[in-house]
Amino acid sequence: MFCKQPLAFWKYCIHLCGLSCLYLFLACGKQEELNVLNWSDYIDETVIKDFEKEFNVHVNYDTYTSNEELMAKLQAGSSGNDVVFPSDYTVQALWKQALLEPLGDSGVTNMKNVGKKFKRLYFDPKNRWSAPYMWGTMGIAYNSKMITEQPESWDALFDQRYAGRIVMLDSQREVIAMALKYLGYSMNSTKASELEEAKRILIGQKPLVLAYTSDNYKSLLVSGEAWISLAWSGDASQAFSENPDIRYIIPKEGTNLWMDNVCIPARAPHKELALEFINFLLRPDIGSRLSQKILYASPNEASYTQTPPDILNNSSLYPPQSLMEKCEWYEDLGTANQKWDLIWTEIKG
Ligand code: SPD
Repeated sequence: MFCKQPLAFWKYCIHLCGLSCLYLFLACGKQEELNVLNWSDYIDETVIKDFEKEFNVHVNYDTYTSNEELMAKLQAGSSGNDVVFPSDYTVQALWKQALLEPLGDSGVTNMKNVGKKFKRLYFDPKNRWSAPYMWGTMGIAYNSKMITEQPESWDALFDQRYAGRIVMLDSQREVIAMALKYLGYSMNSTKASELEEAKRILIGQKPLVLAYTSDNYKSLLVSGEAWISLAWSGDASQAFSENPDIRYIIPKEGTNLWMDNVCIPARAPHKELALEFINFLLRPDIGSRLSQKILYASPNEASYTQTPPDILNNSSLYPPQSLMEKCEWYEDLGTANQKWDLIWTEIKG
């Protein structure tokens, strides 16, 4: 057809050329994207906006509510995520399963802003895979108007007087570990008899429980619908900022001390930009803004001069040494995770 109509042929070529130029223009002009997957209520949104502006990129931001949920997403493969925030034991499990990218020796230059005592921890002894983000404890948040006597033990979460007003985190690791600690065992137990006991008391507690939730418990406490909850330290402070009757305690039996970290999943599509983002989060000014907004304890010691003293002196966020000594870190349970999975299925079933 073109041989017979040379004009049509040239018109066709010009059309094709135009389309390719348009495509190239759009492709080059398109902003780079960064896919961030974080815990819910765990960022200052203006920090994301400032990063987008400074680097002329677009951040796709999504959330999760437990380490198990994050783990399952990354194990399923090709999540497309560039930055995730696993806790200590989950960092350990992820790198053992080759699900993380190394940060590289010169990758995270702002690691210098992190306090020495928060670096090189047991779950990543060379900080090869993770940079510290926020740390805290697990404890009991309660409404002091409804519960006038301050709870001292995990016992309070099993108290019949609070039936229908008790909230538990929706996380097998946190709930089963709490029951183990209450019974006087390690929060990392893999012993069948100890796990069986923990299961038994948690099934017994179930009729008293208003909800198992890790993101909604703050509003349940603030509204007064829930009186008492298994809680993370910073979430309890967020609830207190909305309702001054909320209190947070660490039970006498002890609890879990944890560190959430910033990591890059294996095969992340935008690794270079992910490193820029991690460095951005670790800047002193950003570290301080984050901690003021989400009210968690920051490992970014260089940020402390910019953080109001009432946050740094808040003993719910930065507990005294005497309480820290009662705390236990979680370990990756490896194959014993299956035993914990089964117990959780029975409790939730
Ligand atoms: N709303 C943000 C909660 C983040 C808590 N991470 C703590 C994990 C402890 N294992």
